[in-house]
Amino acid sequence: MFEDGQLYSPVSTKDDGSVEVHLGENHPGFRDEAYRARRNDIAEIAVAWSPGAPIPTVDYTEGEQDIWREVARELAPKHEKHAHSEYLHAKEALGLPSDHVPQLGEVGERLVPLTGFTYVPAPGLVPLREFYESLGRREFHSTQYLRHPSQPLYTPEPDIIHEVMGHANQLASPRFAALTEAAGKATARAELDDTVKFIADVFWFTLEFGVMWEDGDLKAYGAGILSSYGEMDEYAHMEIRPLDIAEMGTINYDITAYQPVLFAADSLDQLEDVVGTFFDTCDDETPSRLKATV
Ligand code: NLE
Ligand code: FE2
Repeated sequence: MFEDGQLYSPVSTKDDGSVEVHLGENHPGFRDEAYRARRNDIAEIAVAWSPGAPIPTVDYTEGEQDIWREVARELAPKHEKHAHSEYLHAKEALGLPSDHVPQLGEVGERLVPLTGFTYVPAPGLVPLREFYESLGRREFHSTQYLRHPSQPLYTPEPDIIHEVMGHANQLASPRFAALTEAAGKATARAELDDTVKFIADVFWFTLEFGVMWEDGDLKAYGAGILSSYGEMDEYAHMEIRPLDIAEMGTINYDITAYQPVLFAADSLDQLEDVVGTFFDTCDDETPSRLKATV
């Protein structure tokens, strides 16, 4: 869907200060002029923001509110059925609105008393290192636009539905928040870009697309599964492998389709044991040592 294997559409700033989001030809909004103009306007708000300034708000249209409502309505019963209880409890504690798109400032205000995470705006791709290092400070860079209305059930491109319904609900759990922070701290210690990439890949197969056994059922806890009501129907039929850091850090994956290979934790304790310990102890030697084992 996107050029260069990038999850996000590239954003550029023109000489007159205006911002342009470059949707790929396969993007469902490519031929939708109104959608493109809207994406530019929303990106401009994030580009204009600088750290320390108040979190900017977006005046969402009725159409955008409708997409939020539709996805929230579709996801609710699927979460009840397929989401891990740790996520369900966190979602309940956070209490995000399902009838309107929350502003990022509001998401942060709800998260802070639970786990200290705040949300700051991102126009699109934030460089990998910067994105993860911020997680180490319990700060989440979030996009503010909504997916194209023609494809509400799945988008490879992270939108505010993914960032908030997927990640913020997850980050309302102290245990998932601690794992996320640990991934960020590991990145901050890493000097090599290869190490950062390895950490990001382990993050992808855990906090983004992780599944976990619970009372004999395979539940989802990854934000990327939990924000897509299309993928929620499919994940249990994928190839399920046991947690394996070396494999997660080396396997090739396509970021634009439902994930065909998933890694299942036996329990939250095991996830913390295996993945938490990896994040806590990973240094620049770890990836090459692990790669030699596969
Ligand atoms: N596929 C997810 C969704 O539709 O919400 C987004 C994944 C972003 C990594
Ligand atoms: Fe994500």
